[in-house]
Amino acid sequence: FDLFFVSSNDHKYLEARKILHGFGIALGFLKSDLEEVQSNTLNEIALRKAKNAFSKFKKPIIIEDDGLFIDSLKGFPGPYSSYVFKTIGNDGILNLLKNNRKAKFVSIITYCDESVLQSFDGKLDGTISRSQKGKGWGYDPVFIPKNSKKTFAEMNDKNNFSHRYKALKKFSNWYLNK
Ligand code: ITT
Ligand code: NA
Repeated sequence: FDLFFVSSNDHKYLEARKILHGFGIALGFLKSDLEEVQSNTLNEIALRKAKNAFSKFKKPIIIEDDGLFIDSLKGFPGPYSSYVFKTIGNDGILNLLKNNRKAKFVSIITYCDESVLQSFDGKLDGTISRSQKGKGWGYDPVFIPKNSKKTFAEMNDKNNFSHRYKALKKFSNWYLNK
């Protein structure tokens, strides 16, 4: 492979591989725990994850940092999405919400090699469901993208328009012309 995805999360890799395959880019996997750098912004976390990943593997890599931002919780869990999922999980999130259920998913993809460090973002608006629906990973059973009645977990075409798709589309336009 000319390009590797560095992550501890198989689901993220499998989706990214599928999406990039659609753009003609083959993506290898270097499964690795990139000590979760805590920071208030996804961008900062992504840059640090990318630098850590490159210094560890010395190969052209991309990493991804995601966040679920819930309006009525002032953007929580945002940069803490991974930790919050592992602790209170989807039931914990559902218990915190009342009528305003607006939320958005954000993905930052950061590329790093010996000379370049470059980030790309993708955002998708939606709402949080009243209960968990469908079988999926992470927040998929509670996230309903805009203009849909189904959660990500109930869909089979999530990868055609997700936050991850949008960030990877920007990345691939840049990468293929680099
Ligand atoms: P890394 O090793 O790549 O950091 P991670 O799982 O910790 O893996 P993030 O820090 O980007 O990844 O955490 C974002 C969390 O948000 C992730 O653990 C999921 O629980 C959730 N998430 C991100 N994208 C998602 C998606 O498309 N569907 C459902 N949940 C998602
Ligand atoms: Na993480």
